[in-house]
Amino acid sequence: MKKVLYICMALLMLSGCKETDFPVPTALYVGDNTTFNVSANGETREIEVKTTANLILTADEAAWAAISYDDATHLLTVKAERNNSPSERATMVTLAAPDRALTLTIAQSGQPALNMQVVGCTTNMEWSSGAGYNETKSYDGSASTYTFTATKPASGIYELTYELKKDERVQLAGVNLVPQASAGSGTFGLVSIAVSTADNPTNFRTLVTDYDCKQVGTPTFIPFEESIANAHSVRISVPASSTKGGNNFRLAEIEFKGIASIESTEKFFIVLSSSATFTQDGSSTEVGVVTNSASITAQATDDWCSVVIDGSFVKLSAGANAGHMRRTNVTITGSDGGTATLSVAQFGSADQKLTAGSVTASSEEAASNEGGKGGPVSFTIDNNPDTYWHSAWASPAPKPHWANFVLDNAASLDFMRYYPRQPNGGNGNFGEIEVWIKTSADADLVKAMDYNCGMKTTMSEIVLPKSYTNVEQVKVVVNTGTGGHASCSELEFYGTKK
Ligand SMILES: [Ca+2]
Repeated sequence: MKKVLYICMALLMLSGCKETDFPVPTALYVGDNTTFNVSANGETREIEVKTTANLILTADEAAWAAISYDDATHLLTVKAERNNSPSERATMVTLAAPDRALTLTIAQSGQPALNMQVVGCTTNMEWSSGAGYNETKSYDGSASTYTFTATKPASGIYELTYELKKDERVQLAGVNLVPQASAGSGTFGLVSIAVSTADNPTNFRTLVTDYDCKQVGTPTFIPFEESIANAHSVRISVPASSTKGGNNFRLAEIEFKGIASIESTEKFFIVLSSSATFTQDGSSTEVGVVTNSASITAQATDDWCSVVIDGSFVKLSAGANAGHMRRTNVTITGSDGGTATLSVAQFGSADQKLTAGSVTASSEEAASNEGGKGGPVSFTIDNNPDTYWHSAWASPAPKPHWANFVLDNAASLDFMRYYPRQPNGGNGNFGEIEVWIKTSADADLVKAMDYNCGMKTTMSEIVLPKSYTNVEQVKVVVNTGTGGHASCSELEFYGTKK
């Protein structure tokens, strides 16, 4: 910088100019940041301008923001309406003095997006390979499964019509289309979207025409210009000629995004998560709050969890934890009523793996199964990721399957890790489970929690709702599992040892 200054001064001297020949610039300053954020729920924000001149205001014509400037008070006032979309938006403001101008950005975050559920889907496609690639694969919650058809419909247009679960609290605001990441043949290009409402479910109104998703392997969110109350069904139309290769259709997942309804006079207060978990090294997370309250506040019970409100989001963060798992609660309160409590936990570097000395199960396969790798429930505690428990194939005990572990040295139990069979999971991956615990103070097992492992192929970290002391037994009841079975490579228990 200094070098530049010297060169400038040298140039001034060479040209014979004196510094006083240049006009003294008007002071015009709002701070180091020229972007100002307003809440998704709308607010009036005043920005103080430090200036020595009368200013001329020019603002982009954004219907959602009324912007004015008062020369007497030097206050720029932004009155922002509620943003009824999950998408962010921004508008520009210019403040001009006679000799210079300052451009500011007024940015408004979108409403936290609510997921709307699909109850069914009809289509004009004939799927290849039977049910493995049918329409249900586009709304099973997994981006690793996908629809695929190898034939073109007679009309030349692939159509999928999804019926949404009725939810008067939510207005449909857009559609997120998730392609298969590899963007193989059939990845969609041009997408049109039509919506019907509950008062006339068969009458579809087109909201989006030929939105170009560009046949890429990354998701495309298509926002609607207006959000739709009482949405009944959504029809997606894709010309075959616009898909990759032109002869197939492939879709990994479709997500219907909504925002809290504003038609109702009732107050909404919806928190998008009921829990948060931090790593032992510290981390942060955001929890969206959908509300038609004017504002929200939030407070943690303990200082180690810091809480900041940013528009319609609660930002939680924690530093490193050298102890064992710690827990706190965060209470979120709407200015117009409503409260919600989040359970927050953080793993600690002092968390210890406990020892399960023995385990019994509702049924088990013989140890000779799958080359000695699959079978007995003792394989869940042998510290060998290659061996696994599998419920009995032939004449199994009545469902649900269960496994009951005896812990040897648990002064406290805070969380568990469930590892599905390796390498890629398979039959028996845990879905919905119940965890039952017996401490030395209990006569028998007591239900601690429900948890959904999602039948996924990767590890599930199951954080208990509280720290249990002197734990003697833990019983896992497997209510759903892939293929109706139960299997487990390892179940690990963490807390503090006696
Ligand atoms: Ca094992």
